[in-house]
Amino acid sequence: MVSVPLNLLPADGETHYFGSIFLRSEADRYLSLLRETVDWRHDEIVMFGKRIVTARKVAWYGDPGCDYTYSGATKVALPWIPVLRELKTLVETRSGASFNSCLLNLYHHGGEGMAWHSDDEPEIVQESAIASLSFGAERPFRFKRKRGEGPPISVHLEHGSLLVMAGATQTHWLHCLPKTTRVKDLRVNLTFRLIQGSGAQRPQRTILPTVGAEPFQTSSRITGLGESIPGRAEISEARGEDSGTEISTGA
Ligand SMILES: O=C(O)CCC(=O)C(=O)O
Repeated sequence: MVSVPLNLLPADGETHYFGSIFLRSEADRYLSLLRETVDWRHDEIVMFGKRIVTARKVAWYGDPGCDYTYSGATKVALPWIPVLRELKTLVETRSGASFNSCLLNLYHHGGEGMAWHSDDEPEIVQESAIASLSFGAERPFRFKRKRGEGPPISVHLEHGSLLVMAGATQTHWLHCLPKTTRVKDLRVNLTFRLIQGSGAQRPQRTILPTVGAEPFQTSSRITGLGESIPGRAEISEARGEDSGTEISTGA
């Protein structure tokens, strides 16, 4: 059985924060490798009927046939590169889940973020796990219920950390990466996903908490205390942009 930390969410989803899973030197090496070897491009999305080019950069890798449509644009998967294969194997071992694709985001500083959304596009195998690896600047990451009730839950994603969202998380919860003026440094995030219909689909193993039945873990780095969310965007159909600071094409 795979050993995982307690569920951060009180109900209606399973989200586990593993903290940093690398030595500092390994995490530094992966950050450099990812910066140098990933085919980073500005993202193009449609928001409020307008096409915009995002300030953050993205990349989409995966098995052949793993196309992914979000915010009005379809991404065709680039073939895996060695560093991503290596990280995929690692997160599969740690999470007990299987993945066939990976969305990467590069935020140059805290002025770039991602607005409230859930990863519930039809291509994603329903209730499959999404494993999120973070490198670089530590940033808060927040969850709130789609129905609005209850306080948001916040977790600080450290350099080299792993967060796994599974079960009904995407059905009932939204997540976001708030913008913050405090963070000056670059951050790279990888979300490994399971896309259906690629001919490469594998059975999903279930993640189970190994200890306790507490509703969610409380520590100085994980809070569910109704803290305010600075600069948060409205929930929008467009996935993941805080309006106002993006580079607009005007198209
Ligand atoms: O950068 C992050 O941690 C957030 C990424 C995210 O929410 C996503 O790719 O859906």
